Amino acid sequence: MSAIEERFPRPSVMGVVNVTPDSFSDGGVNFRLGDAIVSARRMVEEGAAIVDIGGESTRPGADAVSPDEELRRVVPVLEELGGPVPVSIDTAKAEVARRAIELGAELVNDVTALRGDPGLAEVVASSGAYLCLMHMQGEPRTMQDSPTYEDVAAEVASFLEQRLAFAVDAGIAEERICLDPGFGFGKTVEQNFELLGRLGQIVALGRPVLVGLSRKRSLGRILGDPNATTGPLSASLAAAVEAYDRGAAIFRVHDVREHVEALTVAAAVPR
Ligand code: 9MG
Repeated sequence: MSAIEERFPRPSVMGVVNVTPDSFSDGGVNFRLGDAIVSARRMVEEGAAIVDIGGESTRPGADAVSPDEELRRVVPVLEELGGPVPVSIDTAKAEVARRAIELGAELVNDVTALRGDPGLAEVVASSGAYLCLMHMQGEPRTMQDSPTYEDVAAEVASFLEQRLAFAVDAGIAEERICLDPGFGFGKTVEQNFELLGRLGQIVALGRPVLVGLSRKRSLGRILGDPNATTGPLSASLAAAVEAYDRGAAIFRVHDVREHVEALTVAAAVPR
């Protein structure tokens, strides 16, 4: 398998398929098997390089689900999609990742950066799957209670550097790893925008940077709704282009066609 930069040239789009009943960002539209399959296939037709399948909501306040329930949600989707649709698995659980990789998942998207399940590093290392390590302060149920940083960009960069070293020590090839600052994961609106503005500090770690800004609540809040739980497409596109301009490589999004178009235009501008 190739290094992650070759597999996902900048900019690459990752489509989001949440097989969950309780996701704010898509209202559970892909909880039924048929809907998830149709969405995943459409995303690839629209230009997604990969589709991220997740069976546990990570929205603020969400409760964890058991490995059995997570497997019950994602396995039928992975079985049905088979080879033609490139898939990643959004999980922190070794058991779920192992089964997903057996069913063809190329990348493990771990929002806990290998802190959630001590068995996950070995599953990724032995399979040769790609890995995304994401920053989160706290855990989804409580992470928005009072996120605190002295310097959000420096702290996120330092955390990701440490988790990258941990992953490499565990036998995962560095060339297979990308990093994600974790917009919305234990960060206020101001902290998210500060981090976006200083994304270059994460890019400087030397690994491809994946960003998930699509429909995030900070976008709705900056537009004036203090209680927003999502952000609109227009704001998602602006944020993605800003992230691209600062060096982001992979974009985790709900609206694939629109992001592919916006990023194609951004990439055509000489820098
Ligand atoms: C699962 N999930 C939800 N938001 C995400 C984000 O911003 N990045 C990554 N890697 N995964 C996310």
